[in-house]
This record gives sequence, C-alpha cells and structure tokens, in this order.
Amino acid sequence: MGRGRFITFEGGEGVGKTTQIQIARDTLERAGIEVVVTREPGGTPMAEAIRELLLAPRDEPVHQLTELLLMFAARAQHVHGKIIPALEAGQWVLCDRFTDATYAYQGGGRGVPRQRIELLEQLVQGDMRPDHVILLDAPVATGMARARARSVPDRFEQEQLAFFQRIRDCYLQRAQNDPLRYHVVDASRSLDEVSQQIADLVGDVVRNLTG
Ligand code: T5A
Repeated sequence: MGRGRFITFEGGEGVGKTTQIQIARDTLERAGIEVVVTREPGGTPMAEAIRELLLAPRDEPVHQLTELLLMFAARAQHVHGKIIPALEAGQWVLCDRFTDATYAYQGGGRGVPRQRIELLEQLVQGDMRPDHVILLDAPVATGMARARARSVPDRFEQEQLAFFQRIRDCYLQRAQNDPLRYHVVDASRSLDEVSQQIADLVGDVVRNLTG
C-alpha cells in the first residue's frame, strides 16, 4: 500500500470549502479510496481547543505574532498527530484549509513577512506540502454574504472588506506561481456547477495516479 495523497481546500470566507470537501470525499470513496476529512485550525482535540482561542471574538487586541504562532501550534499537533499517520497508512487526507491560509490571512491579510511564515512552515512541516490545492475563488462580497447568512461572524469574519481582498489576491498569486499543484475553481457559480467541477477534478487526480 502506497502513501496516501494530501489535498487541501482553500479560499476566502464562505466560498464553499466545507460543502465541496464532502463532494470530494464521495468521489474518492466511490473509487474505493479510504478518506480522512479534517480541517484547520483544528483536526485533533488539542488543535480544536486552539481553534476556539483563535476564532472567539474578544476585546483584547490579538497581536499578529500570537495569531501566527497559535496557527502553527495547532498545525504541529494536527500534522504530526493526524495527517502524517493517515498518509503513511495509505489514506487520502482532505483538509479544509492548511498553510496556504496562513500565507493568505496572516501574510496577505495582516502583513506578516513571508519569510517568517516560511520559517515556521519548515519547522513544523519539514518538506511536507499538499499534493494538490483546490482554491475556491469568488468575489469577497459573494463569500461574505454566504457566510453571514449561515452563522454569527467569528473574529476573522468581523474584519473589513480590504482585508479579505488582500487575502483573495494572495491566494490567486500563489496559484499563479504553481499552476500544476493549484486548481482554481470559480466558486461564484451555482452549487451544482461547482460540485460538478470538484468531482471532475478529484476524478482526474485519481485517474492520473491509477493509470
Ligand atoms: N485561518 C485559518 C487563518 O487565519 N490562518 C490559517 O492558517 C487558517 C488555517 C476559520 C478561520 O481561520 C482563519 C480563516 C478563517 O477565517 P474556517 O472555519 O475554514 O476557518 O472559516 P470559513 O472560511 O469562515 O469557513 P466557512 O465554513 O464559513 O466557509 P466555507 O467552508 O468556505 O463555506 P461553506 O461550505 O460552509 O458554505 C457557506 C454557505 O454558502 C453556501 C453553503 O450552503 C453555506 O450555507 N454555499 C453556496 N451557496 C450558493 N452557491 C454556491 N456555489 C455555494 N457554495 C456554498
């Protein structure tokens, strides 16, 4: 049994990652592949506790370094406690956000220099990177409207439009720099259209691997 594949789902607020990851799971399971679905920040009990710390709205200003280090603390626990063991057991891991979100939110959004993120990425992950990144892209206003219709805004969702525009720009730039690994999907289309493209994309990944 070979190593599993690691596929992440990225994008701004409310673009449909949580919805589409289930479509990807169904597609893989129909192909007989064992799948683990997880998310960041979170994915293990301790990392989920860090997630609660990170997302809770609070009066105290959160320093950008505190936010950055907590993201990577949660990630260390998740990568070593769950993702790597699953991949080594031959399972495929589908993750709702990963380190691209740190580059986009803490880097693009908050202005943390890229080199600091790279340093922590290397420390926590070594050379481990997603095999494929599915970037769901939609205008900021579209995603925000969907997210707000669904739940009360968390600490990130309370930010201004310009913050989310920088995040979208950063994601698109990263995708443009590495077009073989990143797959950009127009998430402003109907749920059915986006779901069909995700199923096709994931089906292609399986076909390319199996021959
Ligand atoms: N974060 C995370 C960082 O700052 N740095 C990091 O390193 C990491 C890992 C939590 C926050 O943490 C930040 C980023 C985030 O602010 P999260 O829980 O993934 O991360 O947060 P959200 O992006 O807010 O996740 P959401 O659950 O809100 O958005 P999703 O998953 O993209 O969207 P989803 O699937 O829940 O859909 C939202 C609504 O839209 C509808 C759905 O039915 C749902 O109601 N919808 C559509 N409607 C119409 N047409 C479509 N095509 C639709 N697709 C979905």
